[in-house]
Amino acid sequence: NGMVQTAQIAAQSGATCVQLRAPNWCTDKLISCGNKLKRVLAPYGVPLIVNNDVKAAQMIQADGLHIGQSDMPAAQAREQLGPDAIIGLSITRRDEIGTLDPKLVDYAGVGPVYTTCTKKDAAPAMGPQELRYITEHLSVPVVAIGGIGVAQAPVMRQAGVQGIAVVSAICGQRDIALSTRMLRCAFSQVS
Ligand code: TZP
Repeated sequence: NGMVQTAQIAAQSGATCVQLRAPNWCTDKLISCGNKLKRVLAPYGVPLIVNNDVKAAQMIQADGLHIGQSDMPAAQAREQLGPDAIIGLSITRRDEIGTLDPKLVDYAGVGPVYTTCTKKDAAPAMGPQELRYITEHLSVPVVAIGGIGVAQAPVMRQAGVQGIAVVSAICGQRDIALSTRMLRCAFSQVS
């Protein structure tokens, strides 16, 4: 499966948001892939968020931008993208809670919750209890990330997060549709 086809099948199968994240790609490559992603996601009403590259986000007319702690400041991203853009900020530990201004940022990506091989320079895994603490102290919706699969999804729901973000649990699977449906089901399950 290519990236665009994977995203399309995921959107069709219950994914509610797609982020284009390719830290080593140049802006032109992000734009050409992003345009294809936008086209396949549109029929499902699934928003496309671009990681870190505000120029690519603008050119693609993406729905939003995700920034990390050492990326462009949220104020600058908001200024360039306007009031309707979805802007997300990564939070990797509790002392970063104060860096999120809810007047500028729409959601927090909190993690890695568990150890992950997908992001080589990831911060240490925080575990579900720390995730809960951080979630309770943020005033924006939280998306948990890092090492999350079907087995972890119910724990994430119980930690109080609004969503889960995954790479391996969808992109690394043989059956993209089934994996997406199982994740959604596992996250929605109340226990
Ligand atoms: N940021 C924190 S962990 C991570 C990112 C981008 C990678 C998550 O990938 P996986 O495969 O779902 O652990």
